[in-house]
Amino acid sequence: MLNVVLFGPPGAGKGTQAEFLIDSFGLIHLSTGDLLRSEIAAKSQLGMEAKSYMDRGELVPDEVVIGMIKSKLEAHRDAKGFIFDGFPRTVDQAVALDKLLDENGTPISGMLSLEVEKQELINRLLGRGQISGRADDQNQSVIENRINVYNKKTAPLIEYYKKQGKHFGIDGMGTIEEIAGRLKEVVKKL
Ligand code: B4P
Repeated sequence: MLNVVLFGPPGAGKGTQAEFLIDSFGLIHLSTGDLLRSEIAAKSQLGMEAKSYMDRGELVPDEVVIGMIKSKLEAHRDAKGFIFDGFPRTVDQAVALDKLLDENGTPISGMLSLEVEKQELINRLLGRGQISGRADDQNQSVIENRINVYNKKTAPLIEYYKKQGKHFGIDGMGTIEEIAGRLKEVVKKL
């Protein structure tokens, strides 16, 4: 089984690149951002609670996202593997994911960390905000908060996966196709 964590700050290209990897390797795409946005669209209680955090650029509480991932893993027991996109985002989420995967005997194969300059992140997100209408992409101070939250709570995961010998840094600057090629080369060797 091939289990890939696609990692990086907001706007690094996780969602964009996940699409290429699913096609190339036949993996199931699990994006906590997409799962949360579909809960918001369905106006569920979980969605309404999540929205208040997302609109401010804060992380949704760990227990909410861990619960969502757990039920998705259970629903796809026969999968060839998974791409985790935007999850884990805290050390507690990473520990919970390792535990869930250990129960199935299918650990993380590698963590691919997209590296992108801050100004480029801001430009990409503001660009998407103009097209998609995503509330958290339309306001520069919310975007800056997301990047600060990333640096404080999510970036420590680089060390977490380095200690496990599973961290791969990938240059996330350039065209979407160039970056997809770099990722593919690494995933082939996992
Ligand atoms: P996500 O949906 O994960 O959103 P994101 O990290 O902000 O952006 P993403 O990574 O998907 O965007 P991409 O780079 O693909 O999270 C949204 C919110 O949900 C979080 O802020 C948080 O509140 C909550 N949440 C989600 N997961 C959570 C968790 N595990 N725990 C707690 N809370 C959680 O694309 C950005 C733009 O750049 C696109 O428009 C794309 O077209 C463009 N782009 C990509 N690559 C490019 C390139 N090479 N050149 C030019 N443009 C490019």
